[in-house]
Amino acid sequence: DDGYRLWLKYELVKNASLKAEYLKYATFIAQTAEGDIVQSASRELHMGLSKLLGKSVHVTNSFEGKSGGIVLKLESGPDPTQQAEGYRIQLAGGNIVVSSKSENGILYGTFVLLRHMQMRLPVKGLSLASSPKVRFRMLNHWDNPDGTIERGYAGQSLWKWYELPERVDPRYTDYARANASVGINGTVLNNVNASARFMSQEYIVKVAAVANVMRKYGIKTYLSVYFAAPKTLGGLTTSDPLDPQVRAWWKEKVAEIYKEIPDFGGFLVKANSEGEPGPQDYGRTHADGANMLAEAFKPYDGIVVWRAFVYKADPNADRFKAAYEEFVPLDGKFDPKVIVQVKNGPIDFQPREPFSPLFGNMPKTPLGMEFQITQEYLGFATHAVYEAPIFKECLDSDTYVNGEGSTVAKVVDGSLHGYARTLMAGVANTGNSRNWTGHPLAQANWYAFGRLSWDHQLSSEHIAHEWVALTLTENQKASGHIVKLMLRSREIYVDYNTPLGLSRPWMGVHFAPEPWENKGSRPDWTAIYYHRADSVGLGFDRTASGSNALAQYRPQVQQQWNHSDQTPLPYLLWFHHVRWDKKLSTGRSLWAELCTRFYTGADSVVWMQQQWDLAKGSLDPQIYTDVAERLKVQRREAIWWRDAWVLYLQTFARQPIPAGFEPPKRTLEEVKKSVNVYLIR
Ligand code: BDP
Repeated sequence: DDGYRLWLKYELVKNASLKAEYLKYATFIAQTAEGDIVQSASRELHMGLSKLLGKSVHVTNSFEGKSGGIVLKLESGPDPTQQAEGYRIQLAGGNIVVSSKSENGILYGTFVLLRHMQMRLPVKGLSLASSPKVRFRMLNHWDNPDGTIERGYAGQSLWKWYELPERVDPRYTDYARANASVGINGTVLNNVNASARFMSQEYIVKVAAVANVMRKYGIKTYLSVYFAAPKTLGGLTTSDPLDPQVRAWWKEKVAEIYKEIPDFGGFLVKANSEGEPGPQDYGRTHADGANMLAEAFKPYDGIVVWRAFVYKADPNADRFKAAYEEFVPLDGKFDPKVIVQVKNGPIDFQPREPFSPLFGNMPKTPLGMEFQITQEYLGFATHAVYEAPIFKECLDSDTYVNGEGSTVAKVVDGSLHGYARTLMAGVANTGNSRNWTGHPLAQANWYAFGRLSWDHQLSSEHIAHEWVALTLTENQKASGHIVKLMLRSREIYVDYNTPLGLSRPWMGVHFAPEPWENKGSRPDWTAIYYHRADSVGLGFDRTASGSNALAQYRPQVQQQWNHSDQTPLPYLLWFHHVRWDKKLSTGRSLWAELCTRFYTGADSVVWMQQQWDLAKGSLDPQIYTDVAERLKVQRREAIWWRDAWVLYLQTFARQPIPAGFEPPKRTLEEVKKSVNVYLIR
């Protein structure tokens, strides 16, 4: 098994009685509605059933008086319990009926029915219904026109710009199927550090060819835009958003796009962030920039997704506070077509971050969630880190903005502030690796993102069980071991990588440990800026005695994190500079606790290896070996991380490694040298 089929394997049902039960409903597929998306649904069903049951099921468009089939039906009439994209799966008249008010809903229901059979669940009593909690569920590709992927670890880009539009890689269809199967309905094809090239007629035609594939699976296509395109591509003298010529340029550009792509989704914009151009270059605000683009979309359905990932170069500032400071004053100033997309945490996709204080603090502006699926800070494609717990931790955090229970999820799904346009985006981890994601277990992160963007109330465990059953094994015992491994993987990674609320011990390559790195061109582009180790202690004081970033949260949240004695250990060093000898709630000093985490974290990779091996007999040999080998690398690198941190921190703490832990076999200088090898160009 090369992993190409992802979670859509549709392996033959071997259990005879179950197969007989499924076959009872496999005498026909009735596609009673027209349209490309319904067509995709019936094609998927036909293909799925032929693999699951070994039978080619006849497709018809009417089923009058017949029973024993599966009916795909477009519902008419108002049904307040269901959103347009919701679906219903029921038994009626001896058939399984998959229905929805929309074609998309029929497609989603079809995938759910197939999943039901892939999970070997009974048809008896079948009755399922679900509606998405978030409207725009999309992937963000950080793919460049030259085929490279920023922070991508699974090969080159899926989009072959040089051969488009004439050649349309069949893989685009499989990509669309996989997304639709988990409810994703949008995709931004190019990097947020965008090339203006995508606004050229040459590229719009190429994008249109991809959009033609996506459309059949209910997926809208979006583009990231380069804010200075009017200048660089359009030949204007300015890209000032208040300049009439600039406004006209964007209007024409958007019109040009809609001519080729009538259901175009919209723009994603990274502006005045990390050197990208933006409205502030002309003394304008983020709202001026976003609203100018929104105006160009007025005649169409499209939206403008404007990112809040900004942090100015200010040597005295706390980067944690930057996005809030720039965006909160703009609340209420954005056009209704704009959604502001906010990363889950205030810094940048760290293995653990507190939730971004923007959530809840812009009640008049729809805020979308940006998660990172690709493992930029999570060990690339060699470390197994199941991300659903990271996503859930943020979504379940309570902002307290409207009292207890004002979770981030309720901000994002619009229920707290009544946003009509809601969004959840995931930075994709896909590439042209045969198995799509490099690490076979990283497929689960793509899957989990999709499932949570549909329903953020699903548990990490539920999603892991589903994914393992669909992708790896039907064997319950084996799947139990793998799910255990997945559920603990994030904490294990945090333990050897950034325990107790440490963050960002890297610079250029976000992989090799460099907690000593101190040479960036600005303070917040060094590693020492984030951990603040000194002879007294470790951690970033963000209370009133420090940067006071905590003041950006509601008092109830401040209370959780304000006092170092009460701050839960996972967040301790995010908010406090703690003395090396301070006794923590575990009974150990900070130094001893850090060492304990680094050592047990690295050793727990051995436990992960054991769990994986316990499942061996039930796994495909190719997938087993691939993961087993990656776990070996992970083990080696976890020790490398541990050694780098403890040896480096020891130079400040000036204490021995606690008894019971074998001191590193190398010196700090040796670790630094080994890291430098990774940085040689
Ligand atoms: C950081 C990445 C950088 C991205 C940036 C962003 O290191 O490559 O361009 O975020 O999100 O995580 O814009």
